[in-house]
Amino acid sequence: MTSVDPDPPAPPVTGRASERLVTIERFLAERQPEHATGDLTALLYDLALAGKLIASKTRRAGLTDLLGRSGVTNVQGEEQQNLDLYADEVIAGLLTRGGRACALVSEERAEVRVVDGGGPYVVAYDPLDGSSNIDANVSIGTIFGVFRRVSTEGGPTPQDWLRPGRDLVAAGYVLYGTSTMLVYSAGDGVHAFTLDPEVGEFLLTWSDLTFAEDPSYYSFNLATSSQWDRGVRRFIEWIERDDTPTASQRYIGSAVADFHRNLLHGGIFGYPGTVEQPAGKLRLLYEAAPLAYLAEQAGGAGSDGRGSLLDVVPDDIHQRTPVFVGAEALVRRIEEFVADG
Ligand code: AFP
Repeated sequence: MTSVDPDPPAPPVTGRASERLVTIERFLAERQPEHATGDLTALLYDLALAGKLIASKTRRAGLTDLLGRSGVTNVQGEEQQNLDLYADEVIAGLLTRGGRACALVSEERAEVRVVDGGGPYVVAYDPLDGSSNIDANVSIGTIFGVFRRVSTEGGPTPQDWLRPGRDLVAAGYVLYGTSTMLVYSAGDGVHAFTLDPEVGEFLLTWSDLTFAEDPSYYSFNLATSSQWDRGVRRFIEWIERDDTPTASQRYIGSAVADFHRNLLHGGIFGYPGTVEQPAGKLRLLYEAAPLAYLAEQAGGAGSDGRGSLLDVVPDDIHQRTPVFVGAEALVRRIEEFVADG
């Protein structure tokens, strides 16, 4: 029997480490295609600014008593916390005033916010994912996905936001962890920036990140495994065997943080459906699809267990879906187990 180190050192990150000081503003400008109008660049820059403001508030949360619950229940039936509300308002305020977005879909809002006289993009976002971790001082994140408006007459309509992830033109997240990091893709690879709090700038850390071929981690909430589809349980039995890829189990309970660690070091994050909630917990439009888009851009994949998450067309802005996202070989493996049932 081979002995398995339960906590091997993380392998090096598969991406190009930045060798010069490049701000996100400069990077976005340099990467802008020649024919671009600059609208998407400006919108991404607004999201970066929102990330800075939320990071600053998050760091002060314990001091200013923002940790307490707000007592309001959101559309998902979950109690909202003050930071959720703050993050939602910051993002909506900047995108509304920025003039590049015509409609905003937020986890915290039952309905789509239409921006009068807005620009050519629709932004779907989860302002503060993992917020039940706030009280414990655990990493949380903002997730966003950007669609280009397709309707041409009058105001934006549901055909502009009830779209498959395949239509995304950009997606990303801001991770509020030991440092604040913004990771995004606009269809030309995945790039990561770290916020330097001294100068208040997101500085390029890695460009063209890809999932390592040898996975280091699998991230599932195993406490609910008795309620999963048999195929998903068989995947876990398989990955735990000694003759399969040696991966450690690590689960934070903040999708952004779990995804980010696996992006840097190789692995898979999963939130399967359960007997009680066959569609799982995560939302397609502003959690699963953006993460699947980033995964594909990094050479990985995102699946609901049966097919690509990027092909699922939502019927509802808050639709949930099972999620398996990360290194491609592992995502395909889970699909095989699910198909075999
Ligand atoms: P909260 O925002 O309510 O904390 O939920 C976070 C989340 O949607 C996602 O970020 C986690 O991966 C997942 O839920 C954790 O859920 P469990 O606690 O059921 O494992």
